[in-house]
Amino acid sequence: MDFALNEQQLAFQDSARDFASSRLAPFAAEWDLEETFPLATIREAGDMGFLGLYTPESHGGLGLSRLDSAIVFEELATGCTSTAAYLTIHNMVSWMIASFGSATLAGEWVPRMVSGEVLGSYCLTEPGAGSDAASLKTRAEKKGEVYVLNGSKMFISGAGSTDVLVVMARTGGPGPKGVSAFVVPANAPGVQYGKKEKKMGWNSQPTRAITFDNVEIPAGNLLGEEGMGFAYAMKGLDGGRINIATCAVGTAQAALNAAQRYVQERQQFGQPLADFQTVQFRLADMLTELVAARQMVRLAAFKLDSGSSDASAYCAMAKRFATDLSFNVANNALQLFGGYGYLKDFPLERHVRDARVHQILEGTNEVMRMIIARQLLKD
Ligand code: FAD
Ligand code: 2MC
Repeated sequence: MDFALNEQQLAFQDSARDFASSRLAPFAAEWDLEETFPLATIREAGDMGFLGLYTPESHGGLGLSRLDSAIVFEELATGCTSTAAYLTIHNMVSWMIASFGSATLAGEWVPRMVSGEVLGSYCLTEPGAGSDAASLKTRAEKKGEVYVLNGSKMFISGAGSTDVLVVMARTGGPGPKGVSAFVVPANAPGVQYGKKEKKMGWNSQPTRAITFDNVEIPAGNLLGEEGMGFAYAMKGLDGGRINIATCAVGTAQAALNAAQRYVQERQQFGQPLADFQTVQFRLADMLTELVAARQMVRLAAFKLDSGSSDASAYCAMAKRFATDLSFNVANNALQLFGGYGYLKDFPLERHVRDARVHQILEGTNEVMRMIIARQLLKD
């Protein structure tokens, strides 16, 4: 067992760190304030390979392992949590189309997704089906050579600015076995977008509801087989949860870095804050828990890479642990900045707002506990 990163991993980490510090961090506050989806920068990320990190090489991706991808995503998140998180969703969508779509369907979309020419959204959640995703109601009726989609999705990241949607819809009876997954061009007639949601964080990416009103798509846009869509959606989310956990770790690292510098500069009671032992202990706990979270994320990624039967539970553990930790670290870092932490002149309040949603999306942390407990009680 070797805990050191190899040369290739260090090289990926360096290039992601450079991109984060030069192309993301300087603009993150402005994108947050102006609610800008930075399309030009996202396309630059494509030039770096960051839009198809674990997409197979046969489809133009880098074909990296989940572990290597996690190293990259973590660095990107230190620059801009929200933009890095969108990149992870795009990667998940591109991987799903490459993995479960026919050669023709994958050939049509995936290389363009990897280059950044087209961007993707993942559409599972509905107004009435959030945690209980298998109760979704959007229907896809097969009529000859087409499927006709009707229904609505809620909280779709990137929606309105993306080009391709992976949509989970019901082709059969109730429950998970009745769900199929489809590739839907985002501008297909009958696809309608709701208003851009006003959010607490994740402001550099739009979030919208989508309605499907008699949307016709070719039968060949079905991913894999009918009735397998829920399993494909969950497989996508296993990796997605590692990705969100890495964004959480990256955000925590950025917050800790800022706090570490600040407490050495800021003087009160005639000495730097860093000289107070309570401050030191707080920093020590932040770092200890951050390292634990990072190692758990990498272990989960390793389990997914090696096809371990308990990989899903480890992905859930990593997501639950890293996102809770990240929120606490960001909040503690804000506290160390005192009143300045509450001002938008400093990045701490943004880190807290961005970190918060990771405890909710890609499965709430209560759902993560459900997945972990099911595995535990099955063993
Ligand atoms: P609910 O399921 O209604 O849950 C409400 C509360 O009840 C939660 O605390 C939950 O944990 C708890 N709860 C529910 N069931 C149980 C239970 N059995 N035991 C204990 N507690 C329970 N979805 C997509 O498909 N694609 C996206 O791109 C996407 N992006 C998002 C972006 C943002 C900014 C947000 C906020 C959400 C996004 N989502 C997306 C949706 C997200 O995945 C859901 O919000 C999440 O899964 C929870 O669903 P819900 O909001 O309906 O909450
Ligand atoms: N990999 C492969 N198959 C899986 C799987 C996984 N990780 N998880 C479940 N399945 C299969 C499972 O094996 C079963 O099939 P079978 O009966 O053949 O064995 C089928 O799917 C149904 O699974 P469950 O019986 O576990 O389904 P249930 O409805 O009880 O619960 C639950 C599933 C709660 C885990 C799931 O609904 C869930 O993850 N809910 C949270 C929803 C969510 O994460 N939404 C995120 C939206 S995306 C987002 O937020 C973004 C920001 C992009």
